[in-house]
Amino acid sequence: MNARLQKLATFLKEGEAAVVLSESNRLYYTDFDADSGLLWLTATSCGFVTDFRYTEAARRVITDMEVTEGKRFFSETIAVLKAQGVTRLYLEDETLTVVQRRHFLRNADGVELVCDGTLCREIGHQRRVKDAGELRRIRRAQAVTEEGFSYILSRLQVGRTEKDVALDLEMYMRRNGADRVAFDFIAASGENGALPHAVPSDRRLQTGDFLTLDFGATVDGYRSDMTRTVAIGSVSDEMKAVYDIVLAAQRACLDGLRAGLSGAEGDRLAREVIERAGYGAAFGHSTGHGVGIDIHELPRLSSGNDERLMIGEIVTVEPGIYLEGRFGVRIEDMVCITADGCENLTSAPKDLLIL
Ligand SMILES: [Mn+2]
Repeated sequence: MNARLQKLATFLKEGEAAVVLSESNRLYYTDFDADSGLLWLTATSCGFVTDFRYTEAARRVITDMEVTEGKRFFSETIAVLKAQGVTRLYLEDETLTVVQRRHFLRNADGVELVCDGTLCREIGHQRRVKDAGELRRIRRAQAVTEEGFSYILSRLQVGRTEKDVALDLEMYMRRNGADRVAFDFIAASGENGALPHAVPSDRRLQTGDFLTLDFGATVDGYRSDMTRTVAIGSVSDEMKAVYDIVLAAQRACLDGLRAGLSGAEGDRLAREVIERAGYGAAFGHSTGHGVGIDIHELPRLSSGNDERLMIGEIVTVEPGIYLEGRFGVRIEDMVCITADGCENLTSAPKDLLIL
């Protein structure tokens, strides 16, 4: 059993077991990236089950536990666990589908199934703080992302569509070290910039537009996340003023973030600046989120979150102002929480660029 699994297994008592099915969680505990498989564990034992398509690939990567080839994962796993005296089985309530739960129930054979959130809470808590290897992968993903930003900056000509810009950026990043994109890129120009999660459209860049690019890479299973807003040709005084407010809010949060603050306090750092400037209602999303194997994971920099930030967590800082029908600005960096502050993993410039 590897160190990560050993740590997870400490919450299991005698007669208890857990099954990890979700892709992200399986990757975290096995380093094996596949869309099918089942990891089971008790306090003292564990095993990985996959099907014929993945058995050989899994055995190459997973060398610290037995990999078995299965056909009916649920019934076969229950049988293995029952043979070890298991009577209670924890499942992932956040990702288990209704169909999977039905299969488990049908094959439970006297084993009590527990979907009360315990397992996801334990795993989520463990995944928050990144170790050196994870941080290295995130840094590599961010390096590819920043190369992509430099590349695309010189190619943002008037007349290009948002779709074309997003595709060009994606192709460049995948040719230069990204295993895949971290999420569907956002390229939102002009009035589309007021939609925080705009989908790239056929709209063409025009002089006087803001263009918001939100993008990231996946490298060795870990992601990066970054947003920059640039101006095409020229900006109005109001656009410049809004840009400066968002940048001031982002810098205030970067300056104040540190271990021990709650997620809500982290959110306040940025939100306060935007509210004081009179744009509070135009900043409707939370200030940031954890990044790792998933693009959105714990912790959250959001109002109402009283969980404390811990050293080694990766979070984004991404305040924005969105003015319906007109334009929007968002600036996003990714940071690692330290004892007395945070280390910014993003080094791309963010003073207003007018291209
Ligand atoms: Mn983000």
